[in-house]
Amino acid sequence: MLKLYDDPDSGNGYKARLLLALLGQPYDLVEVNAIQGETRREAFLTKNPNGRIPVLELEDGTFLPESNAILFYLAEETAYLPADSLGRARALQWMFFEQYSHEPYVAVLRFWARHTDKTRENEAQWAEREKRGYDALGVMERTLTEQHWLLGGTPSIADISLYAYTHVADQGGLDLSRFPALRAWIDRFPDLEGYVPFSGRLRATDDRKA
Ligand SMILES: N[C@@H](CCC(=O)N[C@@H](CS)C(=O)NCC(=O)O)C(=O)O
Repeated sequence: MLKLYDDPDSGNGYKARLLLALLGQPYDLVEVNAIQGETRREAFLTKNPNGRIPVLELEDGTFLPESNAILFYLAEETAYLPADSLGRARALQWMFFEQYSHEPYVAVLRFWARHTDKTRENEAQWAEREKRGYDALGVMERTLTEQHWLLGGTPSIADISLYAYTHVADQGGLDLSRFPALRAWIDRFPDLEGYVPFSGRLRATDDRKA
């Protein structure tokens, strides 16, 4: 049985949880509290020396970290990863975009909103991340104005990778009402067979700092 080491509040972890659910793939979930430093303990570093969830443990005991690598591995020979070279490269293109141009802004703003306070000293940093976050959402909007999914007519791991933090971008203060095609894309996900919602802790009931 596959095993997923994950924190329920992590969008990176949700990418893997969502694909596993869409594929109907059973797995054991091992909860790791990323905020309380559990990913930095020696026992966890043997699974991922980079000290972060998600990590997928394969049937033979091999550990695979990095959310997008996990998506790529799980999607092999399924409808969520194109079979042709260019289609696979396009999936990677969007997943590299997610890690370099999207997640550091859209996900980090959500993290800050939940775990830190905006002060006069860090105001400029928030504004810069908001600008970059909106830039990333704008890139997606341009593509999704032309087509229903990031690779064209069917959903793929590129969509799953970007959906995780985009659909909760408002939790980081980003206004999605500016992006009609993006919102229509978000609304398509719950109709996918096997879809599961992101079970991230809600701000009001969070046991950590709200
Ligand atoms: N590039 C990694 C990022 C993973 C990541 O940032 N994980 C966070 C939770 S979302 C984490 O484990 N943080 C704990 C820490 O850095 O100590 C991925 O896509 O999987």
